[in-house]
Amino acid sequence: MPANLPPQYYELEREFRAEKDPREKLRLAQELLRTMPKHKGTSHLQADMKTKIAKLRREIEGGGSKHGSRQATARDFIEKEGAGQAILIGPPNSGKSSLLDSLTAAKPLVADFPYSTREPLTGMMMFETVQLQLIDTPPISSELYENYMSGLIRNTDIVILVCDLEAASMLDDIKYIVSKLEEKRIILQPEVIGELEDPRFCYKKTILCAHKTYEDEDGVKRKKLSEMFPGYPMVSTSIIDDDSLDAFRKCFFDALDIIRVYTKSIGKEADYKDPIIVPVGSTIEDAALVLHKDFASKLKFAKIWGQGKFDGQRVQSDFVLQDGDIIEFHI
Ligand SMILES: Nc1nc2c(ncn2[C@@H]2O[C@H](COP(=O)(O)OP(=O)(O)O)[C@@H](O)[C@H]2O)c(=O)[nH]1
Ligand SMILES: [Mg+2]
Repeated sequence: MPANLPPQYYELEREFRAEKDPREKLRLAQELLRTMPKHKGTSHLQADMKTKIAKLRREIEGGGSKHGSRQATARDFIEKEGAGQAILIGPPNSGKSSLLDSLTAAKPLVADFPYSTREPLTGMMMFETVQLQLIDTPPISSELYENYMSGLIRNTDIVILVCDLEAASMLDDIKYIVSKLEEKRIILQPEVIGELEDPRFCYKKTILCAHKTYEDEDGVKRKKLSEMFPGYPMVSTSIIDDDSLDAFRKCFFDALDIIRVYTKSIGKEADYKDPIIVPVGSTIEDAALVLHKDFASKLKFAKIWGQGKFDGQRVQSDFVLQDGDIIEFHI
């Protein structure tokens, strides 16, 4: 039976054969398997690709490469903590480490010289009642692109592109980063577009962080940025302006498209310490499922407190929740 492979498969395969970095090779192999039509004619190809994937995994995990892939492997994935993860990327000296320093308890090196950050570093940031994770990274420029950056970006929820309003070359620096990532098949986007996405690329929702905002008093640079990136969420920040840092926290949270709902026991106060985190559009049933599978099936009804509702309004399991709602489950 003929394999009937789509043209994009051959394109990917060429890349796969030329690629030397085992991490990137593994990603391409996984893409190839995903792109391959699943029928009898491709069963040998599928098996062959699965063997290649297993071999590459062993190579990466065993650190067998003489090109130092072991170190890269350890750094190209950071396990998520909290309600969401974002990666700070940007040109040298744009203020990525200063943001991590100001927003979290992490203690990165902040320096007035470029290339001061050598390794990714994480910190936890509080947004009202939830913890969010930030990753600080080495810069991306024509002089430096750490290969593990692609893995870190692919694995994260949100990209925060730190644009240095003080730098004369700001727009060119940012353009360079966008095209460098495109070369790595990572597309920065204002929104996740789901099914319309081309499987050969990885799309990442991106926030523009217009940093060192006091260096752009007339707002000209910010205007240029929003013209270059129409529709992207943008937040203006300065490490000496706490309100701007609060706006940053909110912008990150909003970009995650999640909501926080709180539970209360009958006759008790709501528990604000440990919100249930669910995607925007989730229902009472979805929230109950986060607590326990049985809980959702036993649910008779719920009472709800929140914006635009009567206090203690009785609702059914398909009721769509909003951020900040308080639920009293009745089983
Ligand atoms: N004017 C101004 N300078 C800042 C701000 N944030 C950071 N900087 C300065 O920018 C330089 C680079 O900061 P750093 O955080 O190390 O940048 P990174 O290389 O992107 O991590 C340092 O001299 C910081 O003091 C800000 O909000 N306003
Ligand atoms: Mg830094």
